[in-house]
Amino acid sequence: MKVYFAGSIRGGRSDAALYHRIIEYIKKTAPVLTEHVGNMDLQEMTTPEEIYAQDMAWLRESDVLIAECTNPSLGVGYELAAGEKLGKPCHIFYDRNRTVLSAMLSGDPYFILHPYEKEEEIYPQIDEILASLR
Ligand code: 6IA
Repeated sequence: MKVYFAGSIRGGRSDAALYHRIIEYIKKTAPVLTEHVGNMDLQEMTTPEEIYAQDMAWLRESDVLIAECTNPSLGVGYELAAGEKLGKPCHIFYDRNRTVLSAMLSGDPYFILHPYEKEEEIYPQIDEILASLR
């Protein structure tokens, strides 16, 4: 079972450490194809065309998309729409005290929403998601 984790990059890196912790947690159970999202010193190494092609290939290969959407990101929104089109289960986590989720996400019944108030609430929900795919 492979996980595609999505989190803001050009949308802003203020939650990068949180992405890193979530990715490390998921990795105890399942491989994460997009580990770079939690990498604290991201560097541009390829072209946008290569990034897009690689990310879409990973999304097709994945069994589930887990997105942290507190920090809005065009790329994450795109990935979620693509995940829906590919029929992948799409889980959206967001801190309900720090953001009001885009209506294009909260209004789409396909997406499984996980609003949280404390980071600790995220991990048991991830356990359930991963257990449901096994
Ligand atoms: O619009 P954003 O940049 O916030 O979109 C973030 C999302 O798009 C993430 O979930 C990633 O999967 C994907 N993404 C965006 N940029 C990259 C990237 N390099 N490499 C891999 N995936 C990406 C950008 C390099 C950086 C130094 C700007």
